[in-house]
Amino acid sequence: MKKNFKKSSLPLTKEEHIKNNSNYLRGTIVNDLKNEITNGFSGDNFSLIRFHGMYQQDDRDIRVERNEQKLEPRYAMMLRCRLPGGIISSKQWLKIDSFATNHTLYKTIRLTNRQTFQLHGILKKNLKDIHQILHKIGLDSLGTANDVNRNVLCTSDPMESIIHQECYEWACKISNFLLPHTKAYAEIWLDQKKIFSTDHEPILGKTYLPRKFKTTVVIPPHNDVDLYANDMNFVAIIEKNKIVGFNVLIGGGLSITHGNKETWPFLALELGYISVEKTLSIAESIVAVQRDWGNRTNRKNAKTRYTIENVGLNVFKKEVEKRSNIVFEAVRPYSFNTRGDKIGWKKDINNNWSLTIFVQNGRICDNNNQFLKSGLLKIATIHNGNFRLTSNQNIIISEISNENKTKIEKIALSHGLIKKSTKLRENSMACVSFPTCPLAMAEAERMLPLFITKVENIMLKYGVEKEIIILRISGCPNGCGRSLLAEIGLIGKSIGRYNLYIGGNRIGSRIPKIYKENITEKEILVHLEFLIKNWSIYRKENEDFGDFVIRKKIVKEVINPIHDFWN
Ligand code: SRM
Ligand code: SF4
Repeated sequence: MKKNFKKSSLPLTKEEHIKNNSNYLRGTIVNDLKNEITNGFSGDNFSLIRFHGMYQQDDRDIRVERNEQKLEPRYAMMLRCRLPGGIISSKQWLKIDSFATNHTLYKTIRLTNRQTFQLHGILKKNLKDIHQILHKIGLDSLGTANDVNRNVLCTSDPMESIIHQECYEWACKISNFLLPHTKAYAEIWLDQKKIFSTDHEPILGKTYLPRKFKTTVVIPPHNDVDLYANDMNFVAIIEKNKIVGFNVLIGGGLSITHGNKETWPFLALELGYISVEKTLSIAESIVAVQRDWGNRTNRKNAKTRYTIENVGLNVFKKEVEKRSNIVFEAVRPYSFNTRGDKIGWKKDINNNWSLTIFVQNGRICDNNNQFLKSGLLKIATIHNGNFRLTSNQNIIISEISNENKTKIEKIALSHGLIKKSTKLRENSMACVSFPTCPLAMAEAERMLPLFITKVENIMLKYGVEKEIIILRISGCPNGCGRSLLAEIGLIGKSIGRYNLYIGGNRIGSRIPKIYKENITEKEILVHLEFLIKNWSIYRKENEDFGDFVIRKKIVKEVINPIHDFWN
């Protein structure tokens, strides 16, 4: 049934007032920077710094201890860089590595599953420095958090083909086009002169978007960006080795609230096809409709998927067409058949080499058996090309000349960057969770490596150790580890306890269903052993784990998540 947009009469959320009163995201951040009594930001600024790409956090491992000592929590900021399509040069990497080593509490770089990196543990007094360093090397952290269009993803490795390069260029164009226009970032962090009078947000509006907004540009058949989890997606249609247009899909998103049936994960839906020159107009109109129609009275129902549920896909589409003056054509044929990254060496279009390195959970650090951080640092000092971050928390060293290949391979081998791993491990993912994430309910990143070893042992026992199962862990139902697009997904409930979801598919176009609730790691492993054993015996030839548990009706298939996810 067609439902028209109706403005809610409920009161606006606190966040809406913060944005409205922020003077285009300035708030009183400058004053807080001068306050040396606390390491944190106060009042509205706590939220406003997110628009500038930073989150205030505290180390949760020592929260209780500091509280007992009557000390302020160990406040420090996490900064998320803007890196559309994930490209960072070796020169830029050297500067980032140096800052991480010398000026952060954790001394690591964390690759995220949205093709960028985060630096955790930056003290307030060092924030301006990192912004100025970023600026000097041509980077920034604007619009990587809060209610704006986030880091734009694209199918990794632009050097794989001319089409990949075009796809990367579109990711950059869309990212720049949808950036906030406010000069607050430049004034506060780069000490540029105040120019309030020019403030104007032609696309995002004075109160920005109702909620975060996520975009991808993807080349089928490889769904490495997990497009179905995103608000706005451009699926490239290729003719004669050129992108001629895009199928546009909208409304994906994965977060839920435990037990709240008014929240549900959702896969992006098709709007239609547009030719390539219409891309920015369509992007602008989709963002504008979500800006005007998105729910600003309840942040849990504010993302595009809820707007679509509220008015219906067709009404949303018609409004986009009206505002852009563009009519969608019928969707052109496309399909996806793979996900993840291909680890190892590959030749590129210019006969150079690229090396994709598997980074467990995206954490760039040195430990006893792998020296990722120092290895990448060494490579960056001799490598003239780029690093490319993937949507699966991995890194590609790209454009390696034939002359440099042996040198880089030697460093990679001696630092443990090239290692044999199972397909299960290479395709696994966990969100950050403890100790930095304030929303974490259970371990994720720190739990995953050993947990994978235990599942590997089960797979070995039943002779399926060479197979892929997409297994992901998120420390809470926000689902940052994209567990709700996994064949086996864990979602934290409380310390040591998880909900176990099964039945997603290999290509990321099916949401898994809850199998067991609130269970411990030990219990999860017992259930997984039962399931994997059965899969190894009763599966059809080449049948994936996720498809098997659906065919055998071990869980019900989630077809329409709004109805099927909870029931
Ligand atoms: Fe996320 C909030 C980490 C991808 C859904 N996410 C957070 C915060 C910032 C916690 C907070 O609000 O204080 C986490 C910081 C932890 C830390 O210490 O670093 C956090 N999210 C991450 C990252 C680093 C996970 C990772 O291990 O790679 C990813 C950063 C991406 C980036 O570079 O921009 C990350 N987050 C995702 C994804 C996956 C994706 O985008 O493909 C999702 C699910 C998809 C979706 O949006 O539906 C996701 N994060 C959330 C949510 C739920 C949003 C919602 O719709 O309700 C929150 C909480 C919120 O926004 O209120 C959240
Ligand atoms: Fe934090 Fe939850 Fe996201 Fe994990 S899923 S990073 S615990 S918000």
